[in-house]
Amino acid sequence: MKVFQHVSDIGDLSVALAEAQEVKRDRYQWQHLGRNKTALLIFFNNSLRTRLSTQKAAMNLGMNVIVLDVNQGAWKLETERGVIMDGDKSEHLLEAIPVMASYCDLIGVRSFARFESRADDYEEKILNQFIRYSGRPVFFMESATVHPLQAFADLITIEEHRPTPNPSREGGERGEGMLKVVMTWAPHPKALPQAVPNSFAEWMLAASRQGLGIDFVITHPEGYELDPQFVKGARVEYDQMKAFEGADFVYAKNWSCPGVTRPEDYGKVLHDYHSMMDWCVSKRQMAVTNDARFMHCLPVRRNMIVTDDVIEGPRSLVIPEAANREISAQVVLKRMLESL
Ligand code: AN0
Ligand code: CP
Repeated sequence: MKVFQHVSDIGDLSVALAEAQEVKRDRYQWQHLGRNKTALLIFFNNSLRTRLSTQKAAMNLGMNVIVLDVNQGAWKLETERGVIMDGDKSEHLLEAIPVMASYCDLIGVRSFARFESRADDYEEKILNQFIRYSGRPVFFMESATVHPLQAFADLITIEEHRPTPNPSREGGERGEGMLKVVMTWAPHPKALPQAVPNSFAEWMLAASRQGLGIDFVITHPEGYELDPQFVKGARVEYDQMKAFEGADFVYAKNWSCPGVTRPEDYGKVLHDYHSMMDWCVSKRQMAVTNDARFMHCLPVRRNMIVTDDVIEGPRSLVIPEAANREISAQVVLKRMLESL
């Protein structure tokens, strides 16, 4: 694997899920693969889980790891070509990338949407320069539009908590073994990227197409329609309570306006969040589900996205979900090492 960006990069999901379980059985069995190999993790933005879990995954594989926080101690990087660099940026990405690549074998990059230009974000201007100029395998640790390590961990978590089919019950409306997974928008005071919902939708739809028995529904207020390249084929239900009916998994996330219908609104928070608080996931919505599991990628703002009782409740999966970030990262790094 040379690039990890889309669900298609990982291939057959059943094979990837089996590999994830093999990693869980003994995560130290491939230490020889990473011997004398170095992973460089580059962060343009904050992180807790991605930073720790990816570092841990690399160490499980016997790798050396270097972590660089670009904004803490490195030179400020210019990313546009043709700019007269007389401002606060001392170095250009076009030198920095090959220099950084010379010290490592694999590169992970976190670079969030900047919300300056929809075209720049959706063309993945920053990550594509890493792919083009580093000469190394590149894995996305949340880019402008995708967060595939998260979505893979989410899929692993859903499969691990899939209820075992009850042989005494006739197949219901959706058939025994079919899961209803609902992704819901929830309020947030600041503009957040679309990377997490884009990838979650892309991975759920792929899982559904590959016969993993997932019925995927998205619910959000009007104006927050996600880009068709990620959600084509998904069911959108604007009534949140209706969407939650019979859900087995509820996946909450805020995202700012993707600018699909009104490009000028790209990256905006469309309504004052005070008026959207009924979208915060609480007992009220969970009561109409099929005793659903609650998921969120974290970090989460309590009592904006989800109430204390739901996130702390027995159906919450947020901690095992975060723990699976180590597993998804290890499968990806392992595959990259195997193809070096
Ligand atoms: C980021 C986001 O919503 O994309 C990272 C989530 C993993 N969240 C925040 O910036 C709070
Ligand atoms: N879920 C996730 O990616 O968390 P961090 O932003 O803390 O890495």
